[in-house]
Amino acid sequence: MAAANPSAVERIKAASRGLRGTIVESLADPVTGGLADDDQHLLKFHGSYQQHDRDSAEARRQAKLEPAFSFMIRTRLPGGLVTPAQWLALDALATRYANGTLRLTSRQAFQLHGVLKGDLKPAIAAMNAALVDTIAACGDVNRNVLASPGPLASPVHAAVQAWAAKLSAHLLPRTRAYHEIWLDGAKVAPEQEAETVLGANYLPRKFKAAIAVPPVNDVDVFAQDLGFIAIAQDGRLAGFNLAAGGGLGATHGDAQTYPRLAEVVGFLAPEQLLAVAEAVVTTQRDFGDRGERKHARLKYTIADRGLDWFRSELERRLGFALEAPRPFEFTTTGDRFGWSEDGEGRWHLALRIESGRVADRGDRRLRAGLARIAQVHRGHFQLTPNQNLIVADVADGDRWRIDALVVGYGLDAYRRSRPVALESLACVALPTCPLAMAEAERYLPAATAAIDALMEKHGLGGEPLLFRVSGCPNGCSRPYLAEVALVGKAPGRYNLHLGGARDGRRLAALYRENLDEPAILAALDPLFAAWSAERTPAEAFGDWLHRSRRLS
Ligand code: SRM
Ligand code: SF4
Repeated sequence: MAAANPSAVERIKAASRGLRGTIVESLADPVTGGLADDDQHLLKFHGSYQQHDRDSAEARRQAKLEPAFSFMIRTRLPGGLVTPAQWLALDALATRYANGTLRLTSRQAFQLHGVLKGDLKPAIAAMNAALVDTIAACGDVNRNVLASPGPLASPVHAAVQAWAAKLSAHLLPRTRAYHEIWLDGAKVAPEQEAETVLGANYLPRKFKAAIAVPPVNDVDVFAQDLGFIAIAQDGRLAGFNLAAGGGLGATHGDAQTYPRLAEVVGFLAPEQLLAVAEAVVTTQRDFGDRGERKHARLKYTIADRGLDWFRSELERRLGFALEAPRPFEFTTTGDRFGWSEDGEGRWHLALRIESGRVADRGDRRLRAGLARIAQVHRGHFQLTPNQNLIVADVADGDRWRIDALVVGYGLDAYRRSRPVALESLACVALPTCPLAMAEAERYLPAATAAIDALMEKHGLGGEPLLFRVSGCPNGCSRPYLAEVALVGKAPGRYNLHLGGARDGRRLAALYRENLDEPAILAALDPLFAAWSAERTPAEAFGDWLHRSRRLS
């Protein structure tokens, strides 16, 4: 449905000749380290963002220099599955072209930060040579498809992983622009590349899909535009419940924008997944708001028109009705750290990677350690939606070797960390994110230590607490689903959100605004005291806040 007054980005997409724009010319321009404005938008569809170092921005401005531009590159990696060889290839690129770190994201992907313009093409081409692409990792398209990590020896997890890969491939843009620009592929006339699913102007906004395997809701399926909840029967995949219309991004002070949970729509058989996904995507393509980008996610389309309208539109496109949803239960959104055995004699080691940052710092040499593990590991790696990593599919006889490296390189911190630190998430924020209003990743260790100390004061040390920090209200660490969340407002100041659920099925409420750390701790202090005194055995903080009506 054409918007009466399409947004500027809609015009850029329409004029882009299949997302080509003038990216090639912008890359070749020696005068600036950045790209032309329109190309910055188009670059996202190729998996990269132009950024600048915000730590040095003011000094450079005063020196009348342009910002220190560099690029972030994000991979597309359905279900976060990589081989050791791919890990090593990405690790080498982090040294050669980026800032010497790898960043595991909250959507099971890798990010490289700090890539200079002249290195973008060789870096993307080198990734592609390792069979890792960046197509549609960003932009108004379907982003990386999440899948609950789990042993591939489990038929349900294996099937879910396979469906995540098929879904990702099915919803990819058809343009060959990526191959032309980054891989010197043959030139194709844009008119010959019919975008039959996404449409000539792609989607109105970013679109996110995930597949969850109960009882673990690690993918935060209710935060997604499109969610599938695997329903198992006798240990096999029987089908999926469809959930739609979730999303978290918001703008401070703008009540027209808000986080929203996806609603469960109906049940489908496994072989119906691609058709159902396509019906959801094309409904959003045709009805999403192309005039106001802040109102362009599927969550607003469904909120405005209603779930009944959405269901009947889907069923009209599908030509069949979805069955009634099947029962399911989630118990946690977290990862289970340490070794687990999958019933087939293969072992899996979940490691904590704080904020997903794979770096060498002091005696915690995560990057060197994981590279060493990749050299000897004969299974695969799985990135988790909690920014952590599973060294997966290890033979019993190989565990000692992995264990020795884990201890030697300080990757065993999970054995000593407190639950609040282990479960926490933080988005990247400063210094690379242009939208950050406050620190997140760099603040996380101090923030979890302060909260843990407060819990200890009230005899709650060692209790689980789902804590997340985002540097702005876009919510990249999914803070609105946490029991305690900080959402950046200004340097050193955060909005405090409280009361999410440990199964990811309830939104946190805005409790206090614009607090600095002492004020955050002062707000939590009486609540922790009362939680400690009043809770029923094992009652989670978020559940207690709701039962005791403390959220006002
Ligand atoms: Fe995000 C924008 C980082 C997951 C909601 N996100 C950004 C940008 C690209 C800033 C920008 O637009 O210039 C950030 C780059 C920072 C940097 O320096 O690397 C950024 N988002 C991230 C990552 C890396 C956070 C992390 O620490 O792991 C995650 C990358 C995921 C991936 O691999 O694809 C990431 N972002 C999320 C999530 C969580 C999720 O998807 O499960 C959300 C909330 C869910 C949602 O989309 O509703 C999220 N990011 C946003 C938004 C708000 C969207 C909205 O509907 O309003 C923006 C801003 C925007 O799109 O305008 C944004
Ligand atoms: Fe940047 Fe905001 Fe996302 Fe954090 S939540 S990475 S500050 S856009």
